[in-house]
Amino acid sequence: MPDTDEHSAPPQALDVIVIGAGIAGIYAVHKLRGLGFSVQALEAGDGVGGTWYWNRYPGCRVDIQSIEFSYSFSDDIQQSWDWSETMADQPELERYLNFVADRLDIRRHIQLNTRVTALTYDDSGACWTVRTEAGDEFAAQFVVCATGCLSEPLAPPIPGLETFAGQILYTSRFPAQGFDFTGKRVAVVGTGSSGVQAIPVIAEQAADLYVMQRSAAYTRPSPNRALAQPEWEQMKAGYADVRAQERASFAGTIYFPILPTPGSPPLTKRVVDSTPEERRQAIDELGWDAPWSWADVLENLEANAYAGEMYAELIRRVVVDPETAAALIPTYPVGCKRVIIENGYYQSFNRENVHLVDLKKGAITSIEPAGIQTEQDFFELDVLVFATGFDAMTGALTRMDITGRGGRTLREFWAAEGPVTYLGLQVEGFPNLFTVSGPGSPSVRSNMFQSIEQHVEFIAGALEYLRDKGCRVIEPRPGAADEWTSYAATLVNSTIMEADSCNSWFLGANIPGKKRVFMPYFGGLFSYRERCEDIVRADYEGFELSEPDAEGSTG
Ligand code: N01
Repeated sequence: MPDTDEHSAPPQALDVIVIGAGIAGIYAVHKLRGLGFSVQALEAGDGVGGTWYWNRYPGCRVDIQSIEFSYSFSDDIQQSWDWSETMADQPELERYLNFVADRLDIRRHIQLNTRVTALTYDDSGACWTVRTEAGDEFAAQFVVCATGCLSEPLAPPIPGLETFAGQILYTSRFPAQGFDFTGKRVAVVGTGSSGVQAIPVIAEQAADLYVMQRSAAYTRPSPNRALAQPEWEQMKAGYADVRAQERASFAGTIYFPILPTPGSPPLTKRVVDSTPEERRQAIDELGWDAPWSWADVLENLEANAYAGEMYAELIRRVVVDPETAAALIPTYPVGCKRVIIENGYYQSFNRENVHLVDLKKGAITSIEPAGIQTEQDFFELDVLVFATGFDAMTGALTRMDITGRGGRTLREFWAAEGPVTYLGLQVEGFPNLFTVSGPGSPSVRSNMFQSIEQHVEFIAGALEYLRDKGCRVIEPRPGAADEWTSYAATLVNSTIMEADSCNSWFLGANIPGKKRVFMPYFGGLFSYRERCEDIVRADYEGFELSEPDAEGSTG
């Protein structure tokens, strides 16, 4: 397999097409090129960075430590980059990913402004044809979908949206040059992570900010702070230890804000055994850590409800207006949705220019040229900001017309069966197609960098193995994906993650009609990695390696 220069090679010569040039795409190109595969990435945006390219909304910031939210595969990169804050913001992360792309010298393998719309598998040649929005075609033996877990934005189907006379903005497609909200009447629709991060920043500029909340969110204050150079130099010197601890950790991260700090004793006290006085004392002493200071909060709904009560009390202590405070108290289990790390969110509601609109009391009925109409009121607006989330985990894949063996499309298959995958890496009937962080893998329930590196390394190893064996086709054996998906489901069944009252995007429940399946693997990155390593040691157990068959079937 030649290491081809994409400018001179015919498209048929490509070994691998990588779709996307975010965290996964950048590493996949580097890793596969290093193994001698000809590789071309196709990226919809006009720059690299993926999630950290598109989500340029004000306040956007990572919710784990910068030292961990970064590539670990290259000590050169680790030692050459300086983080300025303990939890980097979007501009810094976008700069970092650009820095990595340059350092690895991979830009010549990335074609920007190229949105892939269709993939079709040719059985006889074991080859994928990749089509783009502009009508171009590429051919490659393998396709790696590095398309992201939260990259297919949801535009709310609100009647009249197109009639709005003011400015419409989406957090997931925010203008690169930013937006000046000064003096404007603004509505933010949506109070998930994106909305909660953007609201305090917009609140400081807008004349009036209407926060349109359908479901209140569990949050906790960010421990972010500036990193002075001497401290950072010291941290950098400890990278090897940090990475070793990450690899030994449950989810590839050691400093996650809702988890106990490393080295602290394991939680033993059970909230179901606590008295009201003990819980009050926990709030007084631990503040926003209080709901997370018990061993059993995520174990069952009874324990969970106590944590919810602590949250309610914490919110009431910050938000001055009792009616606003009451509306900000969530009504679903703590932790079944992503807990949001915020910067001054609740304090925003003490400002005179910030108004909470509780959509539970009156839903949005239409958008008019001058603003938003709810069942109760009309809000005159200059700017509408939608922070309404994503078709998570599967949306970026099913938006493309992916046609596998026998003309079956991925979209139809998953709509009928749910997102059945083998390890979140491959789908039966779609040979030589890989998904990085696909449903059924730890992905969004882990440190994304760690999970992505593990997946890219697995895929690269599989392609090498295939090449060494003289095979051209890899796909899950019949039944392997069903078995894996069923096993993954047993890990989360009957936990609070699947509570009826939870409409999380983990379950696809934010999308009417989407099959309700908990999509990420719940068993943690550590056990997942071990399973993958066992599979490799057993000659890619569960995968079928073969030659293409003129009849159109393999092996
Ligand atoms: O999206 P979301 P997000 N009318 O789906 C509401 C990651 N992330 O972009 O819950 C009115 O969480 C919807 O209401 P409801 C992180 O993993 C990380 O904020 O469906 N409201 C909800 O309030 C996160 O979990 C960071 O009732 C409507 C909101 O919109 C994930 O991305 C930062 C509506 C959507 O919340 C997604 O977060 C940002 C409608 N028609 C994102 N439709 C970090 O901190 C939807 N909503 C690292």
